[in-house]
Amino acid sequence: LALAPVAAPPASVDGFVRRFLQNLNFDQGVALSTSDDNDRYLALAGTVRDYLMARWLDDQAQQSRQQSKTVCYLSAEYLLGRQLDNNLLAARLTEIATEALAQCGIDIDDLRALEIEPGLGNGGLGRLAACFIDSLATMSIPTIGYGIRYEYGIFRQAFADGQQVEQPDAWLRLGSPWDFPHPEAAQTISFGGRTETYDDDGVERTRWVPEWNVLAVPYNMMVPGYHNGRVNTLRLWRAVATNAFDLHTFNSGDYVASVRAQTFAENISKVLYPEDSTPQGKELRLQQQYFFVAASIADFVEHVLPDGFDLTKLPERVIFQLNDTHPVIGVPELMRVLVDEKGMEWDAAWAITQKCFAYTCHTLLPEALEVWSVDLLGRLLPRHLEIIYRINDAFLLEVRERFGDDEMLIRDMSIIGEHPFRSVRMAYLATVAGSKVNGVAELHSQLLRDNVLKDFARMWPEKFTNVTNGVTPRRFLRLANPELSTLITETLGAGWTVDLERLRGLEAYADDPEFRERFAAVKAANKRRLSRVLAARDGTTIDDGHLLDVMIKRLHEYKRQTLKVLHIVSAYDEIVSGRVPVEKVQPRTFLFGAKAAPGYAMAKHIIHLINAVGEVVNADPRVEGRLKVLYPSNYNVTLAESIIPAADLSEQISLAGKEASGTGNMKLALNGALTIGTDDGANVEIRQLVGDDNFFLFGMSEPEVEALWAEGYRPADFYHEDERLRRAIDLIAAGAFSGGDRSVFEPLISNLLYDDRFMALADFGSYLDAQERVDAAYADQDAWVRSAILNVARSGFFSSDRAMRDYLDRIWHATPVH
Ligand code: 26M
Repeated sequence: LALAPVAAPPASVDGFVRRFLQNLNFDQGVALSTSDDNDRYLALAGTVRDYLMARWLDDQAQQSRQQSKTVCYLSAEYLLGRQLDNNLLAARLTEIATEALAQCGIDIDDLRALEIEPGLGNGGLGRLAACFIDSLATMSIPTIGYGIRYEYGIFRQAFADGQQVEQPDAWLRLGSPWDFPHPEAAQTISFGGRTETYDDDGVERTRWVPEWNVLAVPYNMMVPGYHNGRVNTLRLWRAVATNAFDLHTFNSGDYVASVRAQTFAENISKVLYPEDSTPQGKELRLQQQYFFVAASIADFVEHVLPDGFDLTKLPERVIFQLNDTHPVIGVPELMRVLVDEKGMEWDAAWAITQKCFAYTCHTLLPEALEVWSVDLLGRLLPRHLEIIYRINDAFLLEVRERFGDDEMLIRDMSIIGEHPFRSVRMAYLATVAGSKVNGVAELHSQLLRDNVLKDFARMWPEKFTNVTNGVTPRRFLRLANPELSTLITETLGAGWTVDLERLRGLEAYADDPEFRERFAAVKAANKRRLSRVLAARDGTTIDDGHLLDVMIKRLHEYKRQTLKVLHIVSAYDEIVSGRVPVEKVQPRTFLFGAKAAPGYAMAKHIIHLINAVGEVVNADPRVEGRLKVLYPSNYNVTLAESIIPAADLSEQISLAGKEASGTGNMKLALNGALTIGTDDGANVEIRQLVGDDNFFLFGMSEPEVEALWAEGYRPADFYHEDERLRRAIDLIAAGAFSGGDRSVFEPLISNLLYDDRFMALADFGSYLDAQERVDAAYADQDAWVRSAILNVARSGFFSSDRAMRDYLDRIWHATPVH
């Protein structure tokens, strides 16, 4: 009986109703008549989960029979977004569920709105991981996403007097129907202590004698492929205290204190760090990293591989993809497992390890490159530090063999840095250990080879490759933009959802008046839909006829939200100073969405400024409502799904050479927004694909940025030379947006005038010129809509399915299991 195949509930309205009621009665413990919306939501989610579960169990069984290579994606973040709609869509249950609930007298939309999205990531990097696991499931690639089940995800952002305040994201509060714990598969993860050598039958070996440990309990989430019946696994680890912990370390007879001390271990998975650059070197963060990576490697070796597996064949069965440096401690961990625990020779273990890892870099900012002080790492993970030293010794020998005794070069390339303190350079460790190193857009990968990792690229040119990022068309087109999806399907057939290059077929319709009209109608409907969403949240609206100009991304100086604000202030100034008659102004709504890291003071000043400018501009009758600034708080995946389909203009205005790729740029182009952007990250590739006529390029190129730095950049020169810029800055400085108080934005203004690391002032003139081209272009609606259609038609390349094919061909060499 135990071996009987599991059967999913029948995929019919009746079957769904039965299962739903069963869940409501027996899992939630309520009758339909007395249930509230949250009971109903949980029962609905549980029902969808039941359908997926049968397939998931099947796939698990099949995968272990086939013994094929598995992609283990190691990521400290997964920014998943809501699950319900995505899972209904993937399992072809949307209509069945809608009808089934209607039969129970329930409007499914009321329940949709209740889902709290799992915000287990900061931004681009975490969302990328979520797109990748969606594509891998859709492509039937055996994959396990490994990560952390943070109890609190990215904070909820609120505004108080225009300033950001952070609130905890208790996303598990009302129950978590999408994941389920597997306590029987828990791993014990150790920390601290010391190492010792011992005699093993005449061979001297080293072992780690840790001081404390914690239990890692896996929670599985199902990752359904789109319409292919496949369900992959996202395995997120939660930290739970072990008994050994309180007995071993805290057994001083104080029972209550020892129980209380358990919460110390459970802190490890308590909260997502909200910084997405300039890592702080906090011990808890290193604990998180080691915790999830050690648990994942042990899980793969003990539970995914068959008993008695010959570990010399490990590279045939797994590739551990390192999503940035956060999981790089996995490199010495695998070495420790192979050498200390499995008794393998160092060289053999190293050869295996090098084949099992590959590293994706997501940044170019030097301050974002992660380092860990030797002091801290040695205290928390003494054996790993020894292993890192030994890896480095062997590596530096190789450098000497290759390039001679160039001590400068040795110092520059060493995995151990000496200044300002002794530290482990995680990006270097990843580069030395990985079979491949990739950047996330062509320009970024080139800059990695030329600058950040140039010595390594000289040593191992074949190690370096590019995989331009991508986004999942299921969530960001099919689900987020149902009306455009319907139009596309009616025009081209349904295959585009899994073969996005088919959107090319729309080029033929760019000049078709009827198609244009329908396309424009979809955009207008999406704007009205967004307007309703905003009205319900904040009481704000988007007026008909307005160009919707959106900048949605984390708040960062390099992304240059300030440049956007200077444009708004300048446009406002032109009206109120009477230089431009208000009736000549193209009506525009500027929409921002952005969270700032809580400790990032300048980013918080910028948030305050955006809100302050919005308050003045929106209330000034002289503007006659033609300029409007909206800044809904708590931008997240759910809100993105409403904004992106409505956008006309996509702001991608980072300083050239600073944005590794960007992925919002892709989502917006795919939904028919035109980009105003610099030659940075994936913008370069978007422009190449959509064509110069359908993209508003401005600003310095990366080599021009370098040249201006080299000659000595003085932002104040630009201030003095450009009247529009001077007027905009003076207006802010004079207190026009702070009730006359000049001190409020003083730090921001002096930063711009005397530092301006990201050269906003240097690009201002060019940016304003480009914005004038935008206004002119928008005035010709026919031509604009044509460009928007061409943006959609030519964005197929940016599917994460394509990105996965590139990873598979260039790095992973894994194949589908059907
Ligand atoms: C590091 C240490 C401690 C705490 C947090 C971190 C950390 C977390 C997230 C550091 C960086 C993090 O994310 C960086 C990120 O999101 N990078 C973006 O990655 C996208 C996907 O490749 C790119 O499109 C963006 O250009 C890049 O900025």
